[in-house]
Amino acid sequence: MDLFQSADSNLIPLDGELFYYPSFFTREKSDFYFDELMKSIPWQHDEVMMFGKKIITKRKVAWYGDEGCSYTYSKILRVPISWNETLLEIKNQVEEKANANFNSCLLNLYHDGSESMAYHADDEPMLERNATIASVSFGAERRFLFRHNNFRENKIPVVETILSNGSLLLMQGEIQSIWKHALPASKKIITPRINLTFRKIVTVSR
Ligand SMILES: O=C(O)CCC(=O)C(=O)O
Ligand SMILES: [Mn+2]
Repeated sequence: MDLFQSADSNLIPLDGELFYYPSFFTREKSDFYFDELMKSIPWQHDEVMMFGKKIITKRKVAWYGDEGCSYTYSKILRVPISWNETLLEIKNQVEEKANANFNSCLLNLYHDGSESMAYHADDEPMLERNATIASVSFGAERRFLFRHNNFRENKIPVVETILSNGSLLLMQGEIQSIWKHALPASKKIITPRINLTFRKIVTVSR
């Protein structure tokens, strides 16, 4: 290996870091975690504000975390459910790789490719600024896009990744302040996917 080249390469050209590990979990482990999470998580439809109206999403979510790690997005306060064994096992492995600690996790369940997420950044004020966010995917493979905030002026191309079953994606540095990410819809995808984003909340209420 070239001594001057890091083993992990940054997928974005500037203003943040993005590291992708396609087979972070083995196929067997990933299928096991998918089934476990599918049945053990109290999945609920999400509520988001769009153009001043409350919308119920087809996508389902759950918010897990340490006590006091409540999270507000789209004007809705989410109180965390305590970690279960499966999530703790996943969290420990991700923390070791990311060299970071997480106190909360947003879980998303997309039933098929018609369920998507529009461009946004995970930059809510209760999240530690520039802290690593670790994204774990199980189930159907989906495209995931990153767009720089000045993409038009500076002609910065969109960065595309494929999030495979058992993959880990680390979003680090200024990425949440300077880039936005999206999970586009796809008619070709007919099977479900679970995504976990491990986060660090700073405004912990006790
Ligand atoms: O499903 C994904 O891969 C990403 C989800 C996401 O960006 C989020 O929950 O903020
Ligand atoms: Mn996000």
